[in-house]
Amino acid sequence: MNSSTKTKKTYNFIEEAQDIFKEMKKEMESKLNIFVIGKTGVGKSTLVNAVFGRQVVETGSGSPVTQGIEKIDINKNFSIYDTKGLEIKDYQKTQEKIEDFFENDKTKTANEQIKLVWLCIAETSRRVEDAEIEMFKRVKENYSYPAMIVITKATQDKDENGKKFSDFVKEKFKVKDSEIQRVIAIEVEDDDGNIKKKKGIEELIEKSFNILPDADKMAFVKEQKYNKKIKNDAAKKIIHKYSAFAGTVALTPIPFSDIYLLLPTQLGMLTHISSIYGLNFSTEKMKELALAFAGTTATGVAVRSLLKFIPGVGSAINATAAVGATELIGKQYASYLDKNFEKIRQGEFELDIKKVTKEM
Ligand SMILES: Nc1nc2c(ncn2[C@@H]2O[C@H](COP(=O)(O)OP(=O)(O)OP(=O)(O)O)[C@@H](O)[C@H]2O)c(=O)[nH]1
Ligand SMILES: [Mg+2]
Repeated sequence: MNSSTKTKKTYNFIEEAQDIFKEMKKEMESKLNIFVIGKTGVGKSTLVNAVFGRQVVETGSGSPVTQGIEKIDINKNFSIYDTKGLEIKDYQKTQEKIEDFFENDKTKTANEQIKLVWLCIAETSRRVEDAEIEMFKRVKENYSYPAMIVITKATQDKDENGKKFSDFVKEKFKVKDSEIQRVIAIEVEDDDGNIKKKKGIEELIEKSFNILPDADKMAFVKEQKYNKKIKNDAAKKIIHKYSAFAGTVALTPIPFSDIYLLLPTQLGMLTHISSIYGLNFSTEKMKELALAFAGTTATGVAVRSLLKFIPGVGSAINATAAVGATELIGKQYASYLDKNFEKIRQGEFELDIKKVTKEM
Protein backbone atom coordinates (compact mmCIF):
# COMPACT_ATOMS: atom_id res chain seq x y z
CA MET A 1 0.00 0.00 0.00
CA ASN A 2 1.47 3.40 -0.90
CA SER A 3 1.16 6.43 1.32
CA SER A 4 -1.59 8.17 -0.63
CA THR A 5 -3.96 5.20 -0.44
CA LYS A 6 -3.11 4.95 3.24
CA THR A 7 -4.15 8.54 3.83
CA LYS A 8 -7.29 8.03 1.80
CA LYS A 9 -8.09 4.94 3.83
CA THR A 10 -7.62 6.79 7.04
CA TYR A 11 -10.20 9.37 6.09
CA ASN A 12 -12.66 6.86 4.74
CA PHE A 13 -12.85 4.74 7.82
CA ILE A 14 -16.61 4.95 8.07
CA GLU A 15 -16.97 3.53 4.58
CA GLU A 16 -14.43 0.91 5.40
CA ALA A 17 -16.32 0.04 8.56
CA GLN A 18 -19.47 -0.34 6.50
CA ASP A 19 -17.65 -2.64 4.11
CA ILE A 20 -16.31 -4.77 6.92
CA PHE A 21 -19.69 -5.08 8.58
CA LYS A 22 -21.42 -5.78 5.28
CA GLU A 23 -18.93 -8.51 4.59
CA MET A 24 -19.44 -9.90 8.07
CA LYS A 25 -23.21 -9.91 7.65
CA LYS A 26 -22.94 -11.68 4.32
CA GLU A 27 -20.59 -14.26 5.76
CA MET A 28 -22.77 -14.85 8.78
CA GLU A 29 -25.86 -15.27 6.64
CA SER A 30 -24.28 -17.49 4.02
CA LYS A 31 -25.89 -20.87 3.72
CA LEU A 32 -24.39 -24.28 3.50
CA ASN A 33 -26.21 -26.91 1.46
CA ILE A 34 -24.63 -30.29 1.20
CA PHE A 35 -25.79 -32.94 -1.19
CA VAL A 36 -25.04 -36.44 0.05
CA ILE A 37 -25.33 -39.26 -2.46
CA GLY A 38 -25.04 -42.94 -1.74
CA LYS A 39 -26.77 -46.26 -1.62
CA THR A 40 -29.05 -47.18 1.25
CA GLY A 41 -27.14 -48.13 4.36
CA VAL A 42 -23.69 -46.90 3.30
CA GLY A 43 -23.66 -44.59 6.32
CA LYS A 44 -24.69 -41.18 4.98
CA SER A 45 -26.74 -40.15 8.00
CA THR A 46 -24.10 -41.43 10.40
CA LEU A 47 -21.42 -39.45 8.58
CA VAL A 48 -23.40 -36.23 8.61
CA ASN A 49 -24.04 -36.64 12.32
CA ALA A 50 -20.36 -37.22 12.98
CA VAL A 51 -19.33 -34.06 11.14
CA PHE A 52 -22.09 -31.69 12.14
CA GLY A 53 -22.93 -32.82 15.62
CA ARG A 54 -24.93 -35.58 17.14
CA GLN A 55 -28.32 -36.48 15.75
CA VAL A 56 -28.30 -33.72 13.18
CA VAL A 57 -30.07 -35.87 10.66
CA GLU A 58 -32.48 -37.56 13.03
CA THR A 59 -33.56 -34.28 14.54
CA GLY A 60 -33.73 -32.38 11.28
CA SER A 61 -37.17 -32.44 9.77
CA GLY A 62 -36.86 -34.26 6.49
CA SER A 63 -39.20 -33.58 3.64
CA PRO A 64 -39.12 -35.39 0.31
CA VAL A 65 -38.13 -33.01 -2.47
CA THR A 66 -38.67 -35.53 -5.22
CA GLN A 67 -38.31 -39.25 -5.64
CA GLY A 68 -35.15 -40.34 -3.86
CA ILE A 69 -34.17 -36.89 -2.61
CA GLU A 70 -34.96 -35.63 0.84
CA LYS A 71 -34.20 -32.17 2.12
CA ILE A 72 -33.31 -31.80 5.78
CA ASP A 73 -33.19 -28.28 7.17
CA ILE A 74 -30.78 -28.37 10.08
CA ASN A 75 -30.97 -24.67 10.88
CA LYS A 76 -31.59 -21.50 8.93
CA ASN A 77 -28.06 -21.58 7.56
CA PHE A 78 -27.66 -25.24 6.85
CA SER A 79 -29.50 -27.89 4.86
CA ILE A 80 -28.66 -31.37 3.75
CA TYR A 81 -30.00 -33.23 0.76
CA ASP A 82 -30.04 -36.92 1.41
CA THR A 83 -30.41 -39.16 -1.62
CA LYS A 84 -31.32 -42.77 -1.86
CA GLY A 85 -31.95 -45.36 -4.46
CA LEU A 86 -28.79 -45.31 -6.52
CA GLU A 87 -29.19 -49.05 -6.52
CA ILE A 88 -29.00 -51.14 -9.62
CA LYS A 89 -32.75 -51.56 -9.75
CA ASP A 90 -34.47 -48.41 -10.88
CA TYR A 91 -31.32 -46.32 -10.62
CA GLN A 92 -31.94 -44.56 -13.91
CA LYS A 93 -35.08 -42.98 -12.57
CA THR A 94 -33.29 -41.69 -9.50
CA GLN A 95 -30.42 -40.47 -11.60
CA GLU A 96 -32.82 -38.50 -13.77
CA LYS A 97 -34.44 -36.95 -10.72
CA ILE A 98 -31.06 -35.92 -9.37
CA GLU A 99 -30.13 -34.40 -12.73
CA ASP A 100 -33.40 -32.47 -12.82
CA PHE A 101 -32.64 -31.23 -9.35
CA PHE A 102 -29.16 -30.06 -10.38
CA GLU A 103 -30.56 -28.30 -13.45
CA ASN A 104 -33.09 -26.52 -11.29
CA ASP A 105 -30.39 -25.62 -8.77
CA LYS A 106 -28.86 -23.21 -11.31
CA THR A 107 -31.97 -21.04 -11.18
CA LYS A 108 -31.82 -20.64 -7.39
CA THR A 109 -30.25 -17.80 -5.44
CA ALA A 110 -26.61 -18.33 -4.44
CA ASN A 111 -27.56 -19.06 -0.86
CA GLU A 112 -29.95 -21.84 -1.84
CA GLN A 113 -27.61 -23.58 -4.23
CA ILE A 114 -25.67 -26.73 -3.48
CA LYS A 115 -22.25 -25.93 -2.09
CA LEU A 116 -20.72 -29.34 -1.72
CA VAL A 117 -21.37 -32.92 -2.82
CA TRP A 118 -20.29 -36.01 -0.95
CA LEU A 119 -20.62 -39.34 -2.69
CA CYS A 120 -20.47 -42.17 -0.16
CA ILE A 121 -19.34 -45.69 -0.94
CA ALA A 122 -19.12 -48.38 1.70
CA GLU A 123 -15.79 -50.14 1.92
CA THR A 124 -17.58 -53.23 3.20
CA SER A 125 -19.37 -53.69 -0.13
CA ARG A 126 -16.15 -53.36 -2.14
CA ARG A 127 -18.33 -52.46 -5.09
CA VAL A 128 -18.69 -49.46 -7.29
CA GLU A 129 -21.74 -48.97 -9.51
CA ASP A 130 -21.42 -47.53 -13.00
CA ALA A 131 -24.28 -45.22 -12.02
CA GLU A 132 -22.14 -43.83 -9.21
CA ILE A 133 -19.18 -43.19 -11.50
CA GLU A 134 -21.40 -41.50 -14.05
CA MET A 135 -23.12 -39.42 -11.38
CA PHE A 136 -19.83 -38.23 -9.88
CA LYS A 137 -18.49 -37.30 -13.29
CA ARG A 138 -21.56 -35.21 -14.05
CA VAL A 139 -21.51 -33.57 -10.63
CA LYS A 140 -17.99 -32.36 -11.27
CA GLU A 141 -17.94 -31.73 -15.00
CA ASN A 142 -21.48 -30.67 -15.89
CA TYR A 143 -22.39 -28.87 -12.71
CA SER A 144 -18.96 -27.90 -11.34
CA TYR A 145 -19.86 -28.69 -7.75
CA PRO A 146 -17.00 -29.18 -5.32
CA ALA A 147 -17.23 -32.91 -4.69
CA MET A 148 -15.59 -35.61 -2.64
CA ILE A 149 -15.70 -39.37 -2.52
CA VAL A 150 -16.17 -40.66 0.99
CA ILE A 151 -15.32 -44.29 1.62
CA THR A 152 -17.43 -45.20 4.62
CA LYS A 153 -17.09 -48.04 7.14
CA ALA A 154 -13.39 -48.02 6.33
CA THR A 155 -11.76 -50.81 8.31
CA GLN A 156 -10.15 -52.92 5.65
CA ASP A 157 -8.58 -51.22 2.66
CA LYS A 158 -6.58 -54.18 1.34
CA ASP A 159 -8.30 -57.25 -0.04
CA GLU A 160 -7.06 -60.84 0.14
CA ASN A 161 -4.58 -60.11 -2.66
CA GLY A 162 -3.24 -56.99 -1.02
CA LYS A 163 -5.06 -54.69 -3.43
CA LYS A 164 -6.44 -51.53 -1.93
CA PHE A 165 -10.10 -50.72 -2.43
CA SER A 166 -9.20 -47.01 -2.19
CA ASP A 167 -6.83 -47.35 -5.16
CA PHE A 168 -9.57 -49.05 -7.14
CA VAL A 169 -12.00 -46.23 -6.29
CA LYS A 170 -9.44 -43.55 -7.12
CA GLU A 171 -8.85 -45.10 -10.50
CA LYS A 172 -12.54 -45.66 -11.28
CA PHE A 173 -13.59 -42.14 -10.28
CA LYS A 174 -10.38 -40.50 -11.51
CA VAL A 175 -9.82 -38.63 -8.26
CA LYS A 176 -6.72 -37.43 -6.44
CA ASP A 177 -5.95 -38.04 -2.76
CA SER A 178 -7.32 -34.61 -2.00
CA GLU A 179 -10.78 -35.63 -3.25
CA ILE A 180 -11.18 -38.90 -1.41
CA GLN A 181 -11.28 -39.87 2.24
CA ARG A 182 -11.76 -43.11 4.14
CA VAL A 183 -13.77 -42.72 7.32
CA ILE A 184 -15.20 -44.55 10.27
CA ALA A 185 -18.05 -42.35 11.36
CA ILE A 186 -19.11 -44.18 14.48
CA GLU A 187 -17.24 -46.09 17.16
CA VAL A 188 -18.09 -49.77 16.99
CA GLU A 189 -16.97 -52.99 18.62
CA ASP A 190 -16.19 -56.01 16.45
CA ASP A 191 -16.90 -59.67 17.31
CA ASP A 192 -13.54 -60.05 19.02
CA GLY A 193 -14.24 -57.14 21.29
CA ASN A 194 -11.91 -54.75 19.47
CA ILE A 195 -13.08 -51.17 19.43
CA LYS A 196 -12.83 -49.49 16.09
CA LYS A 197 -12.47 -45.80 16.75
CA LYS A 198 -13.75 -43.01 14.57
CA LYS A 199 -11.26 -41.97 11.94
CA GLY A 200 -10.84 -39.75 8.91
CA ILE A 201 -13.46 -37.20 9.97
CA GLU A 202 -11.00 -34.36 10.61
CA GLU A 203 -9.30 -35.12 7.31
CA LEU A 204 -12.62 -35.16 5.46
CA ILE A 205 -13.48 -31.77 6.92
CA GLU A 206 -10.12 -30.34 5.99
CA LYS A 207 -10.20 -31.68 2.46
CA SER A 208 -13.79 -30.51 1.95
CA PHE A 209 -12.87 -27.09 3.28
CA ASN A 210 -9.96 -26.88 0.87
CA ILE A 211 -12.00 -27.59 -2.25
CA LEU A 212 -14.71 -25.02 -1.42
CA PRO A 213 -14.58 -21.59 -3.02
CA ASP A 214 -13.66 -18.86 -0.53
CA ALA A 215 -17.21 -17.52 -0.44
CA ASP A 216 -18.50 -20.82 0.94
CA LYS A 217 -15.65 -21.71 3.24
CA MET A 218 -16.92 -19.83 6.26
CA ALA A 219 -20.39 -21.41 6.19
CA PHE A 220 -18.73 -24.81 6.25
CA VAL A 221 -16.34 -23.89 9.07
CA LYS A 222 -19.23 -22.63 11.15
CA GLU A 223 -21.45 -25.66 10.76
CA GLN A 224 -18.93 -28.44 11.13
CA LYS A 225 -18.52 -29.45 14.74
CA TYR A 226 -15.53 -31.74 14.61
CA ASN A 227 -12.42 -29.97 13.46
CA LYS A 228 -11.27 -27.36 15.97
CA LYS A 229 -8.24 -26.35 13.95
CA ILE A 230 -10.09 -24.96 10.96
CA LYS A 231 -12.33 -22.96 13.30
CA ASN A 232 -9.28 -21.59 15.06
CA ASP A 233 -7.54 -20.74 11.79
CA ALA A 234 -10.64 -18.89 10.59
CA ALA A 235 -10.84 -16.99 13.90
CA LYS A 236 -7.19 -15.94 13.52
CA LYS A 237 -7.87 -14.51 10.08
CA ILE A 238 -10.86 -12.59 11.37
CA ILE A 239 -8.96 -11.23 14.36
CA HIS A 240 -6.25 -10.04 12.02
CA LYS A 241 -8.75 -8.25 9.80
CA TYR A 242 -10.55 -6.46 12.62
CA SER A 243 -7.31 -5.57 14.40
CA ALA A 244 -5.89 -3.99 11.28
CA PHE A 245 -9.10 -2.02 10.97
CA ALA A 246 -8.87 -0.91 14.60
CA GLY A 247 -5.51 0.57 13.67
CA THR A 248 -7.21 2.58 10.93
CA VAL A 249 -9.79 3.81 13.39
CA ALA A 250 -7.05 4.92 15.76
CA LEU A 251 -5.36 6.84 12.96
CA THR A 252 -8.52 8.77 12.25
CA PRO A 253 -7.99 12.38 13.21
CA ILE A 254 -10.94 12.71 15.51
CA PRO A 255 -10.11 14.61 18.68
CA PHE A 256 -12.15 12.39 21.01
CA SER A 257 -10.63 9.25 19.56
CA ASP A 258 -10.41 6.90 22.49
CA ILE A 259 -10.87 3.34 23.59
CA TYR A 260 -14.64 3.53 23.13
CA LEU A 261 -14.25 4.36 19.47
CA LEU A 262 -12.83 0.87 19.09
CA LEU A 263 -15.86 -0.75 20.65
CA PRO A 264 -17.97 -1.14 17.48
CA THR A 265 -15.04 -2.83 15.74
CA GLN A 266 -14.46 -5.11 18.69
CA LEU A 267 -18.15 -5.84 18.98
CA GLY A 268 -18.15 -6.86 15.32
CA MET A 269 -15.11 -9.03 15.84
CA LEU A 270 -16.54 -10.81 18.87
CA THR A 271 -19.83 -11.45 17.06
CA HIS A 272 -17.93 -12.76 14.06
CA ILE A 273 -15.73 -15.08 16.13
CA SER A 274 -18.84 -16.42 17.88
CA SER A 275 -20.42 -17.26 14.56
CA ILE A 276 -17.39 -19.30 13.53
CA TYR A 277 -17.97 -21.49 16.55
CA GLY A 278 -21.62 -21.77 15.53
CA LEU A 279 -22.70 -19.48 18.38
CA ASN A 280 -25.25 -16.79 17.95
CA PHE A 281 -25.48 -14.36 20.87
CA SER A 282 -27.64 -11.29 21.15
CA THR A 283 -26.06 -7.94 20.36
CA GLU A 284 -26.66 -7.01 24.00
CA LYS A 285 -24.61 -9.95 25.18
CA MET A 286 -21.80 -9.13 22.78
CA LYS A 287 -21.85 -5.50 23.87
CA GLU A 288 -21.58 -6.64 27.45
CA LEU A 289 -18.57 -8.73 26.51
CA ALA A 290 -16.88 -5.93 24.55
CA LEU A 291 -17.46 -3.54 27.44
CA ALA A 292 -16.09 -6.08 29.89
CA PHE A 293 -12.89 -6.12 27.87
CA ALA A 294 -12.71 -2.36 28.08
CA GLY A 295 -13.62 -2.33 31.74
CA THR A 296 -11.82 -2.94 34.98
CA THR A 297 -11.30 -6.67 34.53
CA ALA A 298 -7.78 -8.02 34.28
CA THR A 299 -8.11 -8.05 30.50
CA GLY A 300 -9.50 -4.54 30.56
CA VAL A 301 -6.55 -3.31 32.56
CA ALA A 302 -4.12 -4.96 30.17
CA VAL A 303 -5.95 -3.49 27.20
CA ARG A 304 -5.96 -0.07 28.78
CA SER A 305 -2.30 -0.20 29.64
CA LEU A 306 -1.57 -1.22 26.08
CA LEU A 307 -3.53 1.76 24.89
CA LYS A 308 -2.06 3.96 27.59
CA PHE A 309 -5.57 5.03 28.18
CA ILE A 310 -6.10 7.48 30.98
CA PRO A 311 -9.71 7.56 32.10
CA GLY A 312 -11.20 11.01 31.87
CA VAL A 313 -8.45 12.44 29.77
CA GLY A 314 -9.60 10.86 26.55
CA SER A 315 -6.15 10.73 25.09
CA ALA A 316 -5.90 9.89 21.41
CA ILE A 317 -4.99 6.28 20.91
CA ASN A 318 -1.97 5.02 19.16
CA ALA A 319 -2.62 2.90 16.06
CA THR A 320 -0.16 0.14 16.96
CA ALA A 321 -1.68 -0.12 20.39
CA ALA A 322 -5.19 -0.25 18.95
CA VAL A 323 -4.13 -3.15 16.74
CA GLY A 324 -2.48 -4.90 19.69
CA ALA A 325 -5.40 -4.39 22.02
CA THR A 326 -7.96 -5.62 19.50
CA GLU A 327 -5.82 -8.64 18.76
CA LEU A 328 -5.51 -9.37 22.45
CA ILE A 329 -9.26 -9.30 22.92
CA GLY A 330 -9.89 -11.48 19.88
CA LYS A 331 -7.28 -14.05 20.87
CA GLN A 332 -8.54 -14.14 24.41
CA TYR A 333 -12.09 -14.82 23.30
CA ALA A 334 -11.10 -17.39 20.65
CA SER A 335 -8.94 -19.28 23.13
CA TYR A 336 -11.80 -19.32 25.63
CA LEU A 337 -14.08 -20.81 22.96
CA ASP A 338 -11.37 -23.31 22.03
CA LYS A 339 -11.13 -24.43 25.64
CA ASN A 340 -14.88 -24.93 25.71
CA PHE A 341 -15.07 -26.61 22.32
CA GLU A 342 -16.39 -29.89 23.69
CA LYS A 343 -19.29 -28.12 25.39
CA ILE A 344 -19.98 -26.11 22.26
CA ARG A 345 -19.98 -29.33 20.29
CA GLN A 346 -22.50 -30.89 22.66
CA GLY A 347 -24.68 -27.80 22.57
CA GLU A 348 -24.12 -27.23 26.30
CA PHE A 349 -22.05 -24.08 26.18
CA GLU A 350 -22.93 -20.95 28.10
CA LEU A 351 -20.98 -17.75 27.79
CA ASP A 352 -19.51 -16.65 31.11
CA ILE A 353 -18.22 -13.14 30.50
CA LYS A 354 -16.32 -12.98 33.80
CA LYS A 355 -14.38 -16.10 32.83
CA VAL A 356 -13.54 -14.86 29.33
CA THR A 357 -12.08 -11.63 30.58
CA LYS A 358 -10.44 -12.98 33.74
CA GLU A 359 -6.93 -13.91 32.67
CA MET A 360 -4.72 -12.76 29.89
N1 LIG B 1 -19.06 -50.28 11.50
C1 LIG B 1 -19.54 -49.13 11.01
N2 LIG B 1 -20.85 -48.98 10.87
C2 LIG B 1 -21.31 -47.83 10.35
C3 LIG B 1 -20.45 -46.78 9.98
N3 LIG B 1 -21.18 -45.78 9.48
C4 LIG B 1 -22.47 -46.19 9.56
N4 LIG B 1 -22.55 -47.42 10.09
C5 LIG B 1 -23.77 -48.19 10.35
O1 LIG B 1 -24.40 -48.52 9.14
C6 LIG B 1 -25.81 -48.50 9.28
C7 LIG B 1 -26.45 -47.59 8.23
O2 LIG B 1 -26.02 -46.25 8.46
P1 LIG B 1 -26.88 -45.00 8.02
O3 LIG B 1 -26.08 -43.82 8.40
O4 LIG B 1 -28.25 -45.09 8.51
O5 LIG B 1 -26.89 -45.19 6.44
P2 LIG B 1 -27.60 -44.28 5.34
O6 LIG B 1 -26.69 -44.23 4.18
O7 LIG B 1 -28.03 -42.99 5.90
O8 LIG B 1 -28.87 -45.17 4.97
P3 LIG B 1 -30.25 -44.70 4.29
O9 LIG B 1 -30.76 -43.53 5.06
O10 LIG B 1 -31.13 -45.89 4.37
O11 LIG B 1 -29.93 -44.36 2.87
C8 LIG B 1 -26.08 -48.06 10.70
O12 LIG B 1 -26.30 -49.19 11.50
C9 LIG B 1 -24.79 -47.38 11.10
O13 LIG B 1 -24.55 -47.44 12.49
C10 LIG B 1 -19.03 -46.98 10.16
O14 LIG B 1 -18.20 -46.11 9.86
N5 LIG B 1 -18.65 -48.17 10.67
MG1 LIG C 1 -29.92 -42.03 6.06
